[in-house]
Amino acid sequence: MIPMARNVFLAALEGRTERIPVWFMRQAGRYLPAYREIRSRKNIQEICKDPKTMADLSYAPVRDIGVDAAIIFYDITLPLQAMDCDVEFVDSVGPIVKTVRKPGEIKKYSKSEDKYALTDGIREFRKSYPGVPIIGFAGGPITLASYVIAGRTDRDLLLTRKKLYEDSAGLHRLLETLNDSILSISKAQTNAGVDAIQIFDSWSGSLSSHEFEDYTREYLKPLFDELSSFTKSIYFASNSGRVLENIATLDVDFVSIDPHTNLTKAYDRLGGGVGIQGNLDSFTAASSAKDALLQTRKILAESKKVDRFIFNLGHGVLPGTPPENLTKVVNEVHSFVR
Ligand code: 1CP
Repeated sequence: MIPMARNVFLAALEGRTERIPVWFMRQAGRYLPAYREIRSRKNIQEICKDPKTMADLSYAPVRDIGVDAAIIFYDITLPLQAMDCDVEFVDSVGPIVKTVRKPGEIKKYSKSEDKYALTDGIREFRKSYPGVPIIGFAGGPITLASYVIAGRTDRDLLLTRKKLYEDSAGLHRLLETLNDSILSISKAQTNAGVDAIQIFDSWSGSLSSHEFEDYTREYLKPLFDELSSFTKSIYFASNSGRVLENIATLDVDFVSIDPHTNLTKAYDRLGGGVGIQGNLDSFTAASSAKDALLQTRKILAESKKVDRFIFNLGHGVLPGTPPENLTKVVNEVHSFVR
């Protein structure tokens, strides 16, 4: 079945279609032959300065896997460069912030100082693939703060939480600057033509419930209030099941659910009414097409109780995932009618 046209995808986000839209977090990553081919010639920074390559790579999983929406090829850490942090990518490690600034030294994001082609990449995508939906994104405030503080991925936020107890006022100043920046980045992407914005708060699920209130919800609340005035929004946190009650108070269109949490129970804990995204286990998708399909059918059955639903993984596609496993999952979702 062919992917959804842009207007059908937008209608699906409002729950006005019988078909369920499907895309995968990190769908343009290392598991995809088209990505590996381009990466053999260019590094991530080079790709993200070249609008045509960004557009074509964003489109590759729509063409090769059959997903309904592209996500702009970019990285959550790249805007930190325009905030006075030097970001480098190291193979099999990830992004490294070379100059770790003190919280007060971070500048608010400025588009004119951004050397990457985020908005031009989106405009190029719109021009080359006009009928195809595209999702924009930014990191969440505590997740971006963790890269500034730790200088690299701090998956369990151990270094970031240490900072929280050593210098709470400094962390709040940093979060404020980052939140303003996330809003600017999201507005710029919306003006360039994205259909929705996902906030990747990848590591915020490692906070305790009280920490989440003070250092995450406090910032997400005004952020999503603003976002909802100009775009559709999706909130992703790995391990979101731990903090659903905190998330329930946000004005967000969709909440992404982790694979450890039952969809309908998550919907109830969120107070109902909100859209749900999720939640096939990435490891299952990487390991067994047969089991991925069995789990996909269970998730689709659970989603019947939810008004608005986007099928996705619980977190990103793992590097070793056979692309055909994902194609089978997409076909299963597409053959399901609500
Ligand atoms: O994969 C895609 O669809 C391409 C676009 C994309 C996205 C959506 C990239 C390019 N990065 C991201 C988001 C991103 N980056 C997140 C949020 C999603 C998540 O939680 O996985 C995070 C935390 C990052 C930071 C990051 N970038 C890491 C560390 C976290 C991790 O996954 O271990 C790493 C390793 C990267 C490198 C990166 N970013 C993108 C690519 C294609 C790559 C390199 C992969 C490779 O070729 O080695």
